[in-house]
Amino acid sequence: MPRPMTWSDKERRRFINDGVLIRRGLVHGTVLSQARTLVGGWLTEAYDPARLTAYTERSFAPELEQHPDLLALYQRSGLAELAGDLLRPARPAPVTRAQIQVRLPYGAQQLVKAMHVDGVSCPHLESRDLRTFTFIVGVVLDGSATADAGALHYVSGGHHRMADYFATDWVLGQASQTPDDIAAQDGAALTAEPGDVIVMHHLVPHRVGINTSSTPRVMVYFRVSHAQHSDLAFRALSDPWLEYPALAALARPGTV
Ligand SMILES: O=C(O)CCC(=O)C(=O)O
Repeated sequence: MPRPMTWSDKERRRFINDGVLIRRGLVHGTVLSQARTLVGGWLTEAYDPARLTAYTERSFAPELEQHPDLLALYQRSGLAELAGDLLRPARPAPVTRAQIQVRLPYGAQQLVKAMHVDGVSCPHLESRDLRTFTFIVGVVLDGSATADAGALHYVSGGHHRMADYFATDWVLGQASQTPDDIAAQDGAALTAEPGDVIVMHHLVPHRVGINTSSTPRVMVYFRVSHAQHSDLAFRALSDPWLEYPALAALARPGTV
């Protein structure tokens, strides 16, 4: 029986504790196969090795970021409904772009990404730029079968520590991306199959390492923002539930 496009109470509580939810096999059929064909074709025909660092810092296949076959992963799989359900009764801003991240098989000299939260003290941004959002959704298109195959690694529950860090020890414009105790962690690997989906709170620190397999690991990410994110962004760094009205009540001490 198809699963409902809402989160159960148990999943909501898990998101509050871990900052991460995983739905296995959510994307399937032609929505998945068309996206895999599109990105696979780009890797074969259009990938330019001279631009590897720029692709890794921002997005592979930047010319495809608004392609309907990629946006369909979010809009035609139930993910848009699940994203809206996490924020209700607030509403998400429309999602109009995909980010494609590939970890190429070892030997490609690809930049390794250390623990970070997106859009804060990014090496490729001005140090005072904040490019945050509310949560990220990642769809696995290929690879990730094992932890050393370029899997995303995340610190489960790390959003609590990062909120505390942003409230106390951090100033806008500093270079270091995470406190030392977070930077030192390996994180849990998202070992996954094509069509599996991860939903991760913006404050969950994550990293990616090398891919020792012979298969490119391909993820497509969608950044979801509360409709008023630009007004809330700074305070949301230290208040993880500011943008999630229903979860804020559930997260009060004594209720989870
Ligand atoms: O390659 C990945 O799965 C994650 C990339 C990442 O952390 C980022 O683009 O900020």
